[in-house]
Amino acid sequence: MKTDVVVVGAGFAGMYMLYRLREAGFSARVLEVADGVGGTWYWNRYPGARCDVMSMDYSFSFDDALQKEWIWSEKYATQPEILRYANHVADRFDLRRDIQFETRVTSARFNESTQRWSVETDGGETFDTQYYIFASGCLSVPKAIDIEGQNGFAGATYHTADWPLDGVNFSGQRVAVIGTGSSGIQSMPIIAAQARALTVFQRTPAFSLPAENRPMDDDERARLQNDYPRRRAGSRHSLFGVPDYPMEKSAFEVSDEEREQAYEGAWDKGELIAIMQQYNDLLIDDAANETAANFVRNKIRSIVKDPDVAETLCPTSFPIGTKRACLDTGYYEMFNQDHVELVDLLKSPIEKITATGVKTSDREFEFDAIVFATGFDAMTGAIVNVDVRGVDGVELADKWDAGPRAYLGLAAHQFPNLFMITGPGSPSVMSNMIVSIEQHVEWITDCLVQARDNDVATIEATSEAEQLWVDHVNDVANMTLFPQANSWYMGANVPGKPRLFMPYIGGCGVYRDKCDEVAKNGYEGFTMSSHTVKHASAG
Ligand code: N01
Repeated sequence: MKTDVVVVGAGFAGMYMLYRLREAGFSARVLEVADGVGGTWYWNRYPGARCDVMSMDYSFSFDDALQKEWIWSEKYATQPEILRYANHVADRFDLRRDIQFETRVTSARFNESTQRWSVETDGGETFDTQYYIFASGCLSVPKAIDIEGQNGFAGATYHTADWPLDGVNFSGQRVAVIGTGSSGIQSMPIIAAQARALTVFQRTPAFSLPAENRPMDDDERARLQNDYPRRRAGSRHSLFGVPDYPMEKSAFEVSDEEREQAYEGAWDKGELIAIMQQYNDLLIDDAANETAANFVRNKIRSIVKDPDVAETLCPTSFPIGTKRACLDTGYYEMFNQDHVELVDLLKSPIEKITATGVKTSDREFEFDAIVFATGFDAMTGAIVNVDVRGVDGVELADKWDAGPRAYLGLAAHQFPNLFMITGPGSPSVMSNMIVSIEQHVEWITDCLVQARDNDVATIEATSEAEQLWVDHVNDVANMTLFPQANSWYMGANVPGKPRLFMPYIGGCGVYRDKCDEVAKNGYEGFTMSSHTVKHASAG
């Protein structure tokens, strides 16, 4: 099949990309593994799954009627509600007719003589396309489970990122959850409410903040909707893609009492960024960071009644905010229930999974079900899983062997006409994803329109621009505390993955300005070729 554009993935990025491409007059085909839209919100159906950016912000802004007609029922919508929203968007804009479900892209090859991509699927189809766009998400490929014996367990096993469509009822069961990131922390209080016994296997404790979730009443919704023009603009030019808190002072410019009060107020807000945006040095200065970390540790100690359990839940091995913080509903309180047990894997690591349960270095546990909440091969997994070959047959996976390399996190040298929505080197996971998705989709669409209007056959990042951007991404990360943590931002959660900070932490606003400047300067850092001659861009 011949088309202008192939888009991989029908989550929020793929759907909006399709909408924009159509508006601009391109033909496009979206290829999606699932049998429905929604991407991460299609797969992550574990109990308790909900967004941790306010739904009024974690939603599309490109269509005013859409943002006014959709009624979010809670501050943080649940996964089923977000999936309903994704389906509503697909229906409202009649997107499904260009989405091919239950189709996995297996390979993509750039043909230098035709200057087009050849894209193959697991169903044996081939698409001949001018442009190839990854909209396959940053957290969509579960990390391989690296625990011995996992296939030998006789009971039921589940992964939070691949949850049964019909849900699971844990009533009366002895359940293990392995992993204490956002997925584990959101799901466990709900599992504990059903299960006869819940055992939590924790390797690294996380910093978790209360979500303070609540129903969205009509007044609040109306107030936020009326404020959308200011709020959306603020988010686009913010640090993390949500309206910023003013950060004028260092944590040490105020008295201990004033700082404690500020953290207390921020804790009560129930937002991911509220504490970390109280002071301007919390992510760059160890001592400043420690004031916030200590505040949260004291909160954990005040909630969890057993002092030993509380200490085990207190993170001490990384600065707060440098591994992604979690928002929870009743997570720490859950440990005050008699049927919930915490196992500290740093003291007694898991040796293997047995037919009946889990064996640690000092105990054997029996379970009816084991839940893996062990995370993702983040940011690069979904891209390198496809066999992508560019100019001279170079493989993207080889090129990224020592870590991802992309100009603006959007495009890679030797891969003409290939774009990545929220790729590594862009704010992506450091931001409200919807804000970053909209920005990338709009930038890519403008670029393709410019190329068409100027009879450009290929557009490709230069090696120099790519190198400068990769250096800049690293330089900015190295000015912060982020590299200290063994996080998935650093690729540190996947054995053998290169250790480097993958997203761009310079902020959504700064990044947007840079992308706009690149476009304004004639797509500076890209080369464009006409159908016959290759020439440098104006910039
Ligand atoms: O995954 P994670 P996640 N033995 O990587 C542990 C987004 N998200 O699915 O830290 C024992 O954070 C691992 O331990 P350690 C959000 O961006 C958003 O929870 O490697 N333990 C860790 O505790 C989030 O950050 C929402 O020592 C093992 C856990 O498993 C991202 O997705 C909801 C292990 C993995 O935590 C990923 O979250 C959910 C092993 N062999 C997710 N291997 C929202 O609220 C791993 N672990 C929107």
